[in-house]
Amino acid sequence: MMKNRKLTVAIPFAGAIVAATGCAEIRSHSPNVIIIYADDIGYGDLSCNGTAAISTPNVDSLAGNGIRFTNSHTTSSVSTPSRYGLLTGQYPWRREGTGIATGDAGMIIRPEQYTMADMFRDAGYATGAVGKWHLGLGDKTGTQDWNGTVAPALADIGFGYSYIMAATGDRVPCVFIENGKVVGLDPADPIQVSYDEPFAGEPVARDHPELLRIHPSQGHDQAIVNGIPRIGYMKGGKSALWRDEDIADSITVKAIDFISRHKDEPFFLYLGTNDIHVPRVPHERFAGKSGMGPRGDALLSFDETVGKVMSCLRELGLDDDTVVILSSDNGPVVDDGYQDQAWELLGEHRPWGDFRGGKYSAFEAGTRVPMIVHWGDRFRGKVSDALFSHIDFFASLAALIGADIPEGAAPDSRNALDVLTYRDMTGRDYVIEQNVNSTLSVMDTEGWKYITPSDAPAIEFYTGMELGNSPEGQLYNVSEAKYERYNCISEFPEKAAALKKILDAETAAGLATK
Ligand code: NG6
Ligand code: CA
Repeated sequence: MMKNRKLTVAIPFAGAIVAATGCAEIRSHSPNVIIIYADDIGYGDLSCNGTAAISTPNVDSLAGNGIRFTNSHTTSSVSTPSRYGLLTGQYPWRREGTGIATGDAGMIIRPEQYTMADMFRDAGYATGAVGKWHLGLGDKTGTQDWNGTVAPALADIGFGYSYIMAATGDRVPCVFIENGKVVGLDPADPIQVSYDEPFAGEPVARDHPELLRIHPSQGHDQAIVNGIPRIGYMKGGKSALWRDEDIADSITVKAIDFISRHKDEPFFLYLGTNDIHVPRVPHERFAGKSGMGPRGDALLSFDETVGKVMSCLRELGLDDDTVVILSSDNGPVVDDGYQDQAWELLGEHRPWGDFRGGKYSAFEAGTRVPMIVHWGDRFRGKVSDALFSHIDFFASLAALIGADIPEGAAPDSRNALDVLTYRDMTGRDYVIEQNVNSTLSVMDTEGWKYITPSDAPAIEFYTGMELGNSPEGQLYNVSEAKYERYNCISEFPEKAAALKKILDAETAAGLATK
């Protein structure tokens, strides 16, 4: 069943959008939806959010012509659980095995689970995932057939097309997988992958620093691919290996191909960029351009991808018919395991903006991320401070396209379409955030935030990041300039108790034990 998007239909919220934005017409019954999900880009990393140290003109233009959100939160401060929450509408802390996945992890979202991609597909959309995946592939960990067809895979959870990296740039296998098949593989040189043992005859990074062109600062001492040390071991597949400098271009080209192929029907594209995750090896054309080393140069590469996707939409005349959402899977980190001069060249730049912590952390910069919603010129120049959680994309986008969510699917997702379309300026009553140790926090509309007690380390071993863990409960008012500097739980015990009660009610519906 294909919906005709050229219909001019009075959709329920159309009048309100017209009222709010002065836009003459809502043309689309089934607008295209693109989610650009960046990797590790912090609230303060984009010039539209106030940083002067870096210039991201394409993102700024998207923000200037759309809604820029200041209070949007991922469900988690690392990738796998954040993406799980986004695509399933279920909090990752309800499910075991949603922590940072290896490159040979089995599929974390199982075929029987209803996903956002299923929802779009059932509504007649062409669906695609391009770029970083990091949610596992195949039935069980370590059992994938990298040399045949990897199954189950994204086609089994609603994505009609996929061109993906299995996990991250720093995890093997370092290849792209298109519709379950490794791209460019020579059958005479099969791929082997292991997260347990090195392969005989393959030099490993910890023993052969002389073979490395980039050195680890932490971990990343296993396989060497393109002179870059990785996590995990692999052998073979030489003709299929990505060139790290070309990852962003490959992803951008495939995203544009997908958009072009489906220009005449409604489509949903989940576009996970690799930038600015480690290893940061942007294309040579960006080298030295930011003055901030590879981390800054990778931000410029991300900005270019955004610009190319938007140019493509404009050229195809789809700009007015496409909702583009840009955000990030977790907050920023400076040194994330490679000696790439990220601290040395950071200068005055503050990737975390005014917030405390960053990637991995329960503090605010771990999960408060940049977010922009763009839909033609409907929301030009808007800024929203509404409280929003990525857990709500699922139900909100279902409402946008008039899709029904089956009973039991997306259990934690609520319809916040009014927030995404600039009609509700307040948003959620509270958001729940999870750090890398699964320490949960809850923050309300007024910025009161309670972090549950945790015996996990206060500081992340590798990065030195403050994780926000403490054996004592913590209470902060994030909206004040102090930004989580001062634990005021003893002054406002009732506030802490009220927030804890919200969290207890939510976790009563299911909490993973590890
Ligand atoms: C960590 C890695 C880090 C990064 C992260 C996942 C080390 C020392 N650190 O374990 O480099 O890969 O996992 O990042 O190995 S995420 O954004 O995909 O969640
Ligand atoms: Ca990430």
